[in-house]
Amino acid sequence: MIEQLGKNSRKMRSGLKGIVKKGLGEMGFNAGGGAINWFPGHMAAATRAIRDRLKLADLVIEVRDSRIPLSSANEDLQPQLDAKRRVIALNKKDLANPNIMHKWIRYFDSRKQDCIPISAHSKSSVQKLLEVVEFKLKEVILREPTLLVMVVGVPNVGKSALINSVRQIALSRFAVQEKKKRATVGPLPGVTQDIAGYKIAHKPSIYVLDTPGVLVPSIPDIETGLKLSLAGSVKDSVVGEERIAQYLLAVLNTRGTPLHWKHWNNRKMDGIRFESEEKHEYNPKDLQPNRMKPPNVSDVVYVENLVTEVQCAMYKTLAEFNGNVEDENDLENLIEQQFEVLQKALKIPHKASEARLMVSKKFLTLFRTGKLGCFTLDDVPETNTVS
Ligand SMILES: Nc1nc2c(ncn2[C@@H]2O[C@H](COP(=O)(O)OP(=O)(O)OP(=O)(O)O)[C@@H](O)[C@H]2O)c(=O)[nH]1
Ligand SMILES: [Mg+2]
Repeated sequence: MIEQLGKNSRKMRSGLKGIVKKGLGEMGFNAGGGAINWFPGHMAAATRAIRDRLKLADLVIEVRDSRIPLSSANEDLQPQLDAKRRVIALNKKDLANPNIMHKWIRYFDSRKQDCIPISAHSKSSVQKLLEVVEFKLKEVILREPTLLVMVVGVPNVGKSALINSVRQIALSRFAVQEKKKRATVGPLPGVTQDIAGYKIAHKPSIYVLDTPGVLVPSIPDIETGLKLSLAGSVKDSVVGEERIAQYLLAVLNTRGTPLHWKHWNNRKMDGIRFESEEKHEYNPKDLQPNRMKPPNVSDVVYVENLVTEVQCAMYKTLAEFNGNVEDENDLENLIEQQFEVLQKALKIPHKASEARLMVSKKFLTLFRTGKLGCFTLDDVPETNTVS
């Protein structure tokens, strides 16, 4: 069953709404039921374990994705989290639209929730988060010999990456002699499967708990599910890359984003675009951050050129489009056209048997690595809807 749109989401643009409905038919996002099931068995057990440990936690860092500050909240845990000392860390701020971040901060402020945008890979932003954490703990720090800080959130929002950065900062500050290995971090959801503690301070002893990412068994509406998929919190195979890419294209077109790409690229066109015409086999690994190896210059130029090609192709199709993006059939036609031009822009062989799937995967990788720009997918709720 498709439930009603969440009360916080602004009324969806009609073309986009039609595509969302059409793309997913009448499937619901329910645990164990329907064609779409994103609540793997381990999540129920993990949720119970998290609830138990939450009772003992002195503070919770709730990690959300900056691109979807509301859709990445685990609604079922909210009542318990509301009752704790909590800081909401809006992670991956490097991928979100920086121009509206202040609105989100104001929004959480109006709900009396502490919120801080961070990038788990940036020491300075994690440092700011720790200052807030320390401030909120100051009275218990004086009282208790041992403190527990829990890090919770939906899958793939960067909980483990944050813990590694926190530990690095703590190791340099307190010389904690704990030789435990780093928390495992990975690009796909579901990397952390067990709760694990890391000591970050002495006197008082402070432990941070890494937890498996958990979703709610029933996602409240289809668009929330698609946003979670686009941000990488739900495995691609659950919804399918083609549907996720179709949703992304619908969002970009209805927002008119490709029209802005013209100005962006005008500045780049003269410089690099025709520089590297040599054959270069596309490898999604080129787009993944690799801390061990500095990026190869020709890889960087190749990816930049690829992005320019993609953005120009998207700009051209939208600028020349005669239909109305608010009309779902028109929008669907535009998206079909864009799948074709993207195939060329992404250098996918004409006859590739799974060309559409390959286009979708590559396009999603560009989006998820921020190569297409910074986006926030959730709308900030109107102030008068704040309860
Ligand atoms: N761009 C960007 N990527 C990040 C940031 N933080 C984490 N990541 C990446 O996001 C992916 C997921 O990070 P994890 O730390 O494994 O996420 P998690 O929340 O622990 O995931 P689960 O254990 O599956 O619940 C990894 O590829 C990280 O490198 C960030 O601030 N910005
Ligand atoms: Mg993890």
